[in-house]
Amino acid sequence: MNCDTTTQQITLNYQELKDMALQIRRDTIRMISFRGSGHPGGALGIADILAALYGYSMDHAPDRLNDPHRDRLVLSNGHICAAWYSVLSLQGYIPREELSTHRAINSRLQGHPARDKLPLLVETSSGPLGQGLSVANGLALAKRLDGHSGRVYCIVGDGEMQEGIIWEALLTSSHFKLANLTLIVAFNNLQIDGEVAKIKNLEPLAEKLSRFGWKVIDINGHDFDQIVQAFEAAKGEKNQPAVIIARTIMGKGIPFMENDPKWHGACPSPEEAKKALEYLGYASNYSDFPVPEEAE
Ligand SMILES: Cc1ncc(C[n+]2csc(CCOP(=O)(O)OP(=O)(O)O)c2C)c(N)n1
Repeated sequence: MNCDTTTQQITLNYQELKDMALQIRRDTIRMISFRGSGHPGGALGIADILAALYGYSMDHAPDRLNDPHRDRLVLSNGHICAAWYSVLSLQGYIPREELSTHRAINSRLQGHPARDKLPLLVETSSGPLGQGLSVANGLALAKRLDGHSGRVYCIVGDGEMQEGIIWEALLTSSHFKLANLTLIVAFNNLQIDGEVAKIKNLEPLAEKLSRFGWKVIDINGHDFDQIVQAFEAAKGEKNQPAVIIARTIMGKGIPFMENDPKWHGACPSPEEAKKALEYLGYASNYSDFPVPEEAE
């Protein structure tokens, strides 16, 4: 799906992106409640960004996994992978019914993305926080050295930004002027132990990243207009890497989960999952699996 630049076209396609994000949220709740474990908060928060990445910004297709010119995504905050598996299923990379195997022993859809399980889709295993940007740097530099087009996207959490290794990687990206790299910070101001600002403050993050040699784009990560414009601005930058600070809400879309760090890694009870799916406009049995082949 390509968003045209006319307002009418964009409005039309924004609705499709919104529908995709809603489906990602529904899948996330069902996958996690079906398995009895997972990380719903950050996954619900990143749904709009993932929909816009795969539905608008990224140059990709399931039959181009071996194409060196395709775009690549490194999900460094691997714990939010339920949302990513959902978007991959919606884009035809994995069968919809496979979502029911999320977090099962030996499943391809591990609780944290595992490269040995999905070799071409998972650029690097993630879960130990902080490492993804270094890998993304390598992928972006390799693209340039090999003369390959395409961009590298990397998503990190704001709690993850508290890891020291990230700051070394940030220096590397700007040192090598990796303009084919877009970093997305899922900034919900919460992490596993509570408020990021209280645990180890990152602000003023935009100013710090700018001083580190990055083009900085600070947006509401749930506003598709801002998200799409941010991706375009990042693509338009030719001299330095770009970072999108996406201000998001943990648990977005489900009022009793929003902005509560408890939902970083808690599984909703069957009653809570049913209620959550009702908020997402899904009235059937919360534990229906396999999920329908088509998005509802
Ligand atoms: C190197 C490392 N240290 C600690 C952890 C434990 N851990 C898992 S998630 C998390 C918090 C991450 O916060 P954030 O990136 O903001 O994610 P969110 O809570 O928004 O989903 C921590 C500390 C880890 N996975 N890796």
